[in-house]
Amino acid sequence: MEKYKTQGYVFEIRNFGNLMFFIIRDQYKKEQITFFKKENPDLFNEAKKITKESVISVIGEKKESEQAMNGYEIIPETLEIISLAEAPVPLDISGKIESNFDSRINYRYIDLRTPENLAIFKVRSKIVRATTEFFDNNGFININTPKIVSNGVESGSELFEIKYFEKKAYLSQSPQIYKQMMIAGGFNKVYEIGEVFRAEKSHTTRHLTEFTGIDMEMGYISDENDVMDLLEKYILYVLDYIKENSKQELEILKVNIEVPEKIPRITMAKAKELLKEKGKNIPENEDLDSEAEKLFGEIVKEKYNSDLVFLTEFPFSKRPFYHMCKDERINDLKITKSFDLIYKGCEISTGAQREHRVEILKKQMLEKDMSLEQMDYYVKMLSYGVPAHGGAGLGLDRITQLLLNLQNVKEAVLLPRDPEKLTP
Ligand code: AMO
Repeated sequence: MEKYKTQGYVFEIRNFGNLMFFIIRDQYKKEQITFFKKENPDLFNEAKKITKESVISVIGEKKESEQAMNGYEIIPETLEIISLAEAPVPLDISGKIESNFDSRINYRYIDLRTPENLAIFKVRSKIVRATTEFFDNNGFININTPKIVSNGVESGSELFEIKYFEKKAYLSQSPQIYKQMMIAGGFNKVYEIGEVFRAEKSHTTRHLTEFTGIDMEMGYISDENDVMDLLEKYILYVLDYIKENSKQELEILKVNIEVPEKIPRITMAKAKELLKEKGKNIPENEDLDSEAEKLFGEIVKEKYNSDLVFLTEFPFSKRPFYHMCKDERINDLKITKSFDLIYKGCEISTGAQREHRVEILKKQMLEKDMSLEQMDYYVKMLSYGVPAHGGAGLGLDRITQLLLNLQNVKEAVLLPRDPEKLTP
């Protein structure tokens, strides 16, 4: 009979004196190995040395067994200890004892061995796949732009400064300039999946100092609704894709994905009215705080049966200089052609039509007290012909977190970075 070879981590050890069961596992399977003292005393004694989470390799006979979890057990003839794990292992990964998140991250290489974590990162990987598939199929070019930069555009305070030989440089806080530059470069549509750095001392369940951004930009648009149309198609594609292609993982994580038929678009003014009805007052020129965003998500779910909503018409005072403004003012406020996409009460995307008319752009920079000289490169880039364009940035980590109902965005990141965490 052909011998069966298998390898894996020793997940469970049950020693009955003259009989010993090991459960071993790898990413794909769990199997039972049965050692008999009487039949093979040398092998049995060797197996007794093995600690939990060691990696072993056995060759033996694969035998049908009604008691074994997948209907068979392996009776080993040879045993090789590939790596003997120190005991005790600092984390319990059987799910019986909960470890605090900080120790989990410190020993992430052990923490990741649980089926739940494996499922999270399999889903995250599929989201990336759905993203590239969607943008590629819709005529976008996948680009890579520099992460070592000389300037930021989102707001000066959020930049990490680095030493670049004799010069000062920064870690990129958004590919904003570059994605617009590619539109100025004659590409119709571009997207990028890449690291984004934010020097924000935020200690929340949705902020990281390093996150993975999904950025897109498209030319020849009529207004911001074209960008929202595309983004709506994209996010619904991702939800459908995961629902269809990650069934097993969703079952492990006990997640049910609801895909709305349409994503409502609600203006900031209307959102504030709806919030007021629920007792939450937001001053006219203010943005929604995270509490209001959460409540707004609940209101939309109740009224429109959708976990997703576009919040539109933000005042210019709350948006970056490069957002295009509408001609007419609302309640005396200058309103931008911008939006946020909110999923389960948390922002997952910001986007807008960009101001490509340099004279108006310069005025907007001055309104934000920016130095025209310092931003000269940005204005120049739009000075030699550029189509009307717009785009959006999304956070892959937040999409994964919210889709899988994870408490903290860090659970959706292999090795998260926050203001304190710099290792491993
Ligand atoms: P914004 O700053 O809103 O927009 O970022 C876009 C999206 O990135 C995610 N995100 C974060 N995720 C984790 N931790 C953070 N600290 C963090 N900050 C942002 C969110 C957010 O919606 N240039 C614009 C985009 C554009 O207009 O195209 C920008 O960067 O999901």
